[in-house]
Amino acid sequence: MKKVLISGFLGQDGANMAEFLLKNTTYAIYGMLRRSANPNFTNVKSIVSNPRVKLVYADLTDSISLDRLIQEIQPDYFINFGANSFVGCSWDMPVQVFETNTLGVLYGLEAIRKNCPSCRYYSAGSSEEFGNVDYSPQDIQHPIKPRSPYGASKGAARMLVKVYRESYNLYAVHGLLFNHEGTKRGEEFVTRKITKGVVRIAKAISNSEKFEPIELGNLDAKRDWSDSEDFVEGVWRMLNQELFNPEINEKIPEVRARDHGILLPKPVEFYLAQCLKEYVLSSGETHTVREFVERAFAEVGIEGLWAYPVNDPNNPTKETFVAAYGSRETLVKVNPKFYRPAEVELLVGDSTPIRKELGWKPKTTFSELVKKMVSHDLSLS
Ligand code: F7E
Repeated sequence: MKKVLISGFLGQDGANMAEFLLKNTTYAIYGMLRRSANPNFTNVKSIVSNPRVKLVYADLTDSISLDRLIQEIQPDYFINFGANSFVGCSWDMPVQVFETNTLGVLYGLEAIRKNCPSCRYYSAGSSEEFGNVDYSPQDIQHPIKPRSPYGASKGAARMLVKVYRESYNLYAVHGLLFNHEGTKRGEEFVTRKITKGVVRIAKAISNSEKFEPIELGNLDAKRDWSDSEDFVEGVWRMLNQELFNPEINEKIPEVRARDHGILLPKPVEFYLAQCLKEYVLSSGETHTVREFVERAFAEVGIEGLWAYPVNDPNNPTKETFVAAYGSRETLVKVNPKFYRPAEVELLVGDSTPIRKELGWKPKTTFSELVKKMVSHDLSLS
């Protein structure tokens, strides 16, 4: 049975990938966990007792632990979803962000190179690498211009993956993923913060109770939001390119023919690594945080208006979202605490290559995503 090691197993993408693989393959899943006093198993509660799932301990920042794990398991795939993925806190702990997001990738690549060179490696890249964008939509050629320690850590990881792929012919790819959300999203990210807040406010209004508004930062930031459940399928396709793209199989003999002077035949993976491509995953649409707020409130039947309070000494100029009817209560207000030292204002991705070459496309639209997240949060309350 093939073995897939997933780091970041308890996070949104790790849990969704494990669910996808349980449904669509017969492979064994090794969910990598860091030691923590209070691990949160919410995202994996429906799969953790599946006999094909095994929990293993290591830490991306501990190269010895990764080395040992890869040596012991001899995985066919190592999908590295482990990261400090919250852009907002990357200014507060930049070293930890680089240790996890960049050195963690280096340690993983080294462990594979030394102990299991046929293991396929996925590195979770990000549209945050594009940062202060030169053009739209952003494609794989867009330069790396990060605006945060997080974006820089992912850009550096991308370079390491390239160097290891080219130097050692590892099947190692770094996908450029635009924002992806869903019912397993952490509450510090803006989408889940909004859907949780909307449900809290809707409940309070229906019980005629007082409530605090949702406090947000930059309402004008534009993001290309998709469903993480769609993206894990795209990641899997990037990790199995020869199964989805016949052109790769045609290229392999060409590459092999260039390998003259080398006496021993090499496994197909060696040549495959030289034919791989990296891809952008995105919806191709962009929406503001403001639009996300409007759609989420619309899902619970609350219509709002954007307004500027005149007589609020604590919030003299900042915009608010107020209920359009009845009490006109404030639903959302801006708190500068949530502004970032440098913002990525606009992101929209061009995922045409993976759609054409690997046959991937996202299934969930922006409004379906908002609906799904709000309905899920309603079901929890
Ligand atoms: O912010 C603005 C904020 O934290 C989105 C990660 O998965 O996607 C994600 O990074 C936007 C930003 O995600 C609040 O300033 C306004 O412009 O949900 P977010 P992100 O920073 O785009 C990329 C692709 C990744 O790779 C990352 O790992 O929303 N915003 N008000 C706010 N953001 C937050 N978190 N909280 C607010 O109150």
